[in-house]
Amino acid sequence: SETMPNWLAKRADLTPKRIAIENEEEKMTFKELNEQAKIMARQVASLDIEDEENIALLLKNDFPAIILIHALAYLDVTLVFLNTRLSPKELAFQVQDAGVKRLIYADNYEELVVKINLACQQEKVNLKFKLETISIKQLSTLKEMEIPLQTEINLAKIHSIIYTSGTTGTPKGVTLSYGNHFWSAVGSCLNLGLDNNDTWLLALPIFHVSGLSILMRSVIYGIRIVVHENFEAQKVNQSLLNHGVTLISVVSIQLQKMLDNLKQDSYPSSLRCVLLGGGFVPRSLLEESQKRKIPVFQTYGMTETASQIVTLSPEYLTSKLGSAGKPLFPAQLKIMSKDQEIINEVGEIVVKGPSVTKGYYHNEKATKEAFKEGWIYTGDLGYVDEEGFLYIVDRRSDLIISGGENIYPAEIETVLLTHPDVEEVGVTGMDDEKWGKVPIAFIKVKESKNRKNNQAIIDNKNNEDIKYFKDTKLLAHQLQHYCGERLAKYKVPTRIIFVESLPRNASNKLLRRKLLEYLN
Ligand code: S0N
Ligand code: AMP
Ligand code: MG
Ligand code: MG
Ligand code: MG
Repeated sequence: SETMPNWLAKRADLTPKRIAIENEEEKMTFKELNEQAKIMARQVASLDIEDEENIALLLKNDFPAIILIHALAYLDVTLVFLNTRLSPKELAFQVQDAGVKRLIYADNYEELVVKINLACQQEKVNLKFKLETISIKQLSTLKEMEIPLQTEINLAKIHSIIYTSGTTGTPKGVTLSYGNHFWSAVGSCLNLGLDNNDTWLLALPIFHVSGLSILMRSVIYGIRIVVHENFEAQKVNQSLLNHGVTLISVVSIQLQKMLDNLKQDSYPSSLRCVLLGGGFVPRSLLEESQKRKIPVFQTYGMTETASQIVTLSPEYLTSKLGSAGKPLFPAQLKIMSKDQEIINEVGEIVVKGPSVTKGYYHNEKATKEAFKEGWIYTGDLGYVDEEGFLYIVDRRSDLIISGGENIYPAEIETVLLTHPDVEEVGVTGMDDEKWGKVPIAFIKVKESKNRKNNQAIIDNKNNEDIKYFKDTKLLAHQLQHYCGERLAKYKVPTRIIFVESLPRNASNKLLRRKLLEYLN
C-alpha cells in the first residue's frame, strides 16, 4: 500500500529552523520537535508495547502532549484520544471498547486516572487487560530503548480513534487513517491557500479533530502553531493582536467571547482566516463579524471527516454569508431525501472523500448504517442552493451541541431510566444564550413515587396537561446529581421538568420535538 516519509521527519529535513510550536514561555523548531519526538518514541517503546497496540491518551494542549502525539507516529500504534471532560464511567467504556491496555496522561489528570481505573472495576467492565497507566512526566524519565523507528507512514494505517456519541447513546470510535488526515490537510490548503509565514492558533482541545487537525496541518505545511492550553478570550485576542497569527479555528461560543472582549473594532489584516464550525453558527455572529471586517470562514465537518469537508471560499465570504460553502477539492456532497438527491430543499447531508473515515472501530453495524456506496450519511440536515453552496439547518432533534460538545438525548435518557424513581424520560435541547443549546429532561415519575407524594398540582398557567409535584425540587436536584456521577458535566440536564406523560406517536415513539411545547 501507499507510503510516505514520516511527516515530522520530513518536515524537520525540509525546514528544520522554522518554528513549529510556540506558547507564552517557549518556542521549538521543527528540528527540535523532531528530536524530542524521537526520544519520547524510544521511551514509549521501552514500555513493552505490542504491535498495533491502541494507546489511550488523556492530554491537555501543551508541548509534552504535542511531542507525544508525534512520537507515537514513529511507533506501530494507534492513538485513542480521550475527551477530558467526560466522566470516569464514560471514559472507562471507551477504554474498554477500544481494547486499550495502556493509558498515557498529562500530569494533572492523575486523579481522573485513578477514577477511571476504579470505574473499570466497579462497572465490572470486561477489560481484556489490566489498564496500565503512566504520566508523561514519568514517561520522560524512562531509559530510551534502542529500536528502529518507523520512518515511513502507511497511508491506510489507522492513526487515531476518536469517540463520538451516537443517536443510540452508545459512543462509537471513529477510525482515522494517516491518509484521512493527509487529505484533510490538503483539502484545507487548496481552499485557504498556504503561506510559509502562516501561523495557526490552537485553542481547541487536541483530543477533538478540530484541534488535532491543526497539528497535522502544521507538520504537513511547515507552519507555526501558537498553543493555548485553555481557551481564554482575552489571551486569544492578545495573541491575535500581537503574535502574527494568520489562522485560527473556533466554535461559535469562542468567537462570540473573543468579539465581546476585543477592545478595538477588528484584528490586524494579517489574520486572514477565522475558521468557524463544530456546531450551529448564529447569523448574528456572522453579521457582527462582517461588520467588524473579521474574515470568518464558516466550515462544516465532523470527526468522521477528519475535520472540515465543506468550507466557504475566500471570494464568497460576503455574497454567501450564512453558507458553509462547497465541498473541499477532494470531497463531494449531496443532499438526500427518500433515496433521492435534491437541491434547494432540506434533506440529509451526505459526503464522500479521502478524508472520510473507513468506519467505526470494531462496530460493523454502525459502519453499515452510516455508509452507502462509499458515501457517509451524516444525520445532519441542510440544503444546497442552485450554485451548490451548502446551508446547514439546525433541525435535528436528536443532537444537542453545547459549546461545540455533542450530546445525544439517548445518552442522558439511558442514565435517567436506571434511576428508581423514573418511569419515562425524554431529553431535548433548549436554546441557550451562552452555550447555544443545553439539554433539558422531561420526566414521568414512577407510580409508587406518585402515590407517595400524591399532591400533584396542576400548573395551568399555559398548559393544563402538565402536573408538577410538590417535592419536585428535591427530586430534580437528586436526578441532576445522579447524572453528574455518570456523565460529563455538560450533559447534566440544566432543567428537569416533571410531566404526566410524554408525547408519543401511534407506534409509541417519543416525539422529542414536541417536548419543547410543554414549556410554552
Ligand atoms: C467552548 C470551550 C472552550 C469552553 O471551555 P472553557 O471556557 O475553557 O470552560 P472551562 O473553564 O473548562 O469550564 C468552565 C465551566 O464551563 C463548563 N463547560 C465547558 N465547556 C462546556 C460546554 N461545551 N458545554 C457546557 N458547559 C461547558 C464546565 O463544565 C465548567 O462548568 P463549572 O464552572 O460549572 O464547573 C470548550 O467547551 C471547548 O473547547 N469547546 C469546543 C470543543 C470542540 O473542539 N468542538 C468541535 C468538535 N468537532 C470537531 O472536531 C469537528 C469540526 C472541526 O474540526 C472544526 C471545528 C471548529 C473549527 C474548525 C474545525 C475544522 O474543521 O478544522
Ligand atoms: P463532531 O463529530 O463531534 O465533530 O460533531 C460534528 C457535528 O457538528 C456535525 O455532525 C454537525 O452536526 C455539527 N456541525 C459542524 N459544523 C457545523 C456548521 N457549520 N453548522 C452547524 N452544525 C455544524
Ligand atoms: Mg459526531
Ligand atoms: Mg476556562
Ligand atoms: Mg461536536
